[in-house]
Amino acid sequence: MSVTSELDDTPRHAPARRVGAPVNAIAGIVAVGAALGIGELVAALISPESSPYFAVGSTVVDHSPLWMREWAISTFGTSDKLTLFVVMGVVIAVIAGVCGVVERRRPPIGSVVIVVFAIVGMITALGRPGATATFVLPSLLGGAAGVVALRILIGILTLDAGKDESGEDPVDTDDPADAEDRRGGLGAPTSRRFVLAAAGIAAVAVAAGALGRTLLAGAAKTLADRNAVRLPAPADPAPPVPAAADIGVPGTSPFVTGNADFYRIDTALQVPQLTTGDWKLRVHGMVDNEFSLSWDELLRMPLTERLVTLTCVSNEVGGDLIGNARWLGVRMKDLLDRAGARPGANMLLSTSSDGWTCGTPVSAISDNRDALLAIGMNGQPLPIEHGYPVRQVIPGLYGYVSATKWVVDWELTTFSAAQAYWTTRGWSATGPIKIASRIDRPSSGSSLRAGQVIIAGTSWHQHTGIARVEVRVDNGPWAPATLAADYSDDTWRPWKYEWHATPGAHTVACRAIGKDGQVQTAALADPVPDGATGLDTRTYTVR
Ligand SMILES: Nc1nc2c(c(=O)[nH]1)N[C@H]1C(S)=C(S)[C@@H](COP(=O)(O)O)O[C@H]1N2
Ligand SMILES: [Mo]
Repeated sequence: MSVTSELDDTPRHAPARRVGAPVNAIAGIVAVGAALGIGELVAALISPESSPYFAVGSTVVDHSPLWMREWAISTFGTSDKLTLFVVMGVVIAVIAGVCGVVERRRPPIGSVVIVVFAIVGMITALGRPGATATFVLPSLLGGAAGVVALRILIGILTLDAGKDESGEDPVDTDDPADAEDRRGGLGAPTSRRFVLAAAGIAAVAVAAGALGRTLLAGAAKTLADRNAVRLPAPADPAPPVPAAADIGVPGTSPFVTGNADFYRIDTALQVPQLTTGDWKLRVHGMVDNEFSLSWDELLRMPLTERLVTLTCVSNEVGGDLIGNARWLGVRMKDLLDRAGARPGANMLLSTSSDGWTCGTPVSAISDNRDALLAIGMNGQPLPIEHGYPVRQVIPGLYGYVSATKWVVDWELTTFSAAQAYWTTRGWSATGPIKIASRIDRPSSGSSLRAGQVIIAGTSWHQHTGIARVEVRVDNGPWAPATLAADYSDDTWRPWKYEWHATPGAHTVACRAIGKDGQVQTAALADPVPDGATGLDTRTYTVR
């Protein structure tokens, strides 16, 4: 057989140069390379833990028997991890080559193999610590890129073989390899088109993978830094949370939101990577004493621990952009006192390491509420996406005017002199959280049995507190709900209501009444410019 491995263009009227399985295998390797490169890049935008390559490697490490780990460490020493990744690379390359060959012979089996590996990648990534649904994206998008690349490359090779057969390219009809070509076999001349496509895809794959790796290395450094943090005990601990702070109805939000379940809102496409060593807070502007604060200095200050319910101004009526956590931090007022704000300075303009800005009324810090420069969330250092290493938490104000994550700069200024990120985009300069309540269960549209039905949800009016929640069925009277224990004015308050449901279609609404007597309004308002209003209303069919 006149099989060579030359990859250059086939000159007209020259004996066709043939390549076989190796070119199909190269197509497979390039395609799988594209899948891995794109996967790493997407992972870098989500979390180092979501990298399919890393996730599979870590899962292998976590599940390998002790003797195997001991053996790997004693044989390869500190290069045991490198060895693992090299072995994985070789195994993947072999499988990728096979993918290319079978895709050519029996399409779309090669693509199917890539899809299967993508699914394994997704499942493995979902099993990593702190995994969220977004962890499937690297494998999903990487797998899609791999299948597309494989189809393109094998498509070109198949087309080349077809041309070969139709006589566009000279062929030696006596050559047994041609018969193989006509069967979609292994031997076919390699066109310039294939070489260009393969080289182009390989270049994109390498660039994406290298960029992803670089970003992931930064992220891994922050993760390691965070793992090394030991939070000091609070000088002023949070009052213990009684069991009765929960309403105890399945299907309702727990009183304390877990870190992994806490809503996340920010403008950061790439989560800022800031280590405690890199962190500094610069305090300047209308102050008597400008100063800079390091992480170590911050940790030497007395720490306060409080539960505070954070809410996003974009939360729709009945929405879930709200969470309640136990925060640990330094009182912002202590730092303000140290700086000595000049009279007239009514805005604290805070800036994050990625340049996002937030304007907070100085009065909301100096009025003795528990405004915290937080370093801990539910007993852990802040999760990186929730502002590691330092963020603000201020009871009673929507996040966009109070909760700066990755905060590195404080400027004392005035509302007439400065505007913050969202204020220049149509949102109100001040953002006190509006009183609200929500129905958590049963979910809208549920089909219910006649008889006793428990309606349950939560309510909030941060820094004022909830006095009552009322429920109304159809156009009936407002009836009082049963409230969970009153933990604090800065936290939400769950409630439940026992309804004697009768057959038919029913509408149920709830409303909160604050400790200041304010009644949640039924008037509808959009989130823009300063928070949604209206009543959370659900319809149920009762049989
Ligand atoms: N650096 C930075 N901090 C930010 C934001 C942001 O976009 N960038 N968004 C704010 C908004 S709008 C809200 S609601 C809260 C959400 O905090 P969380 O993601 O920890 O729930 O963060 C605030 N802090
Ligand atoms: Mo927000």
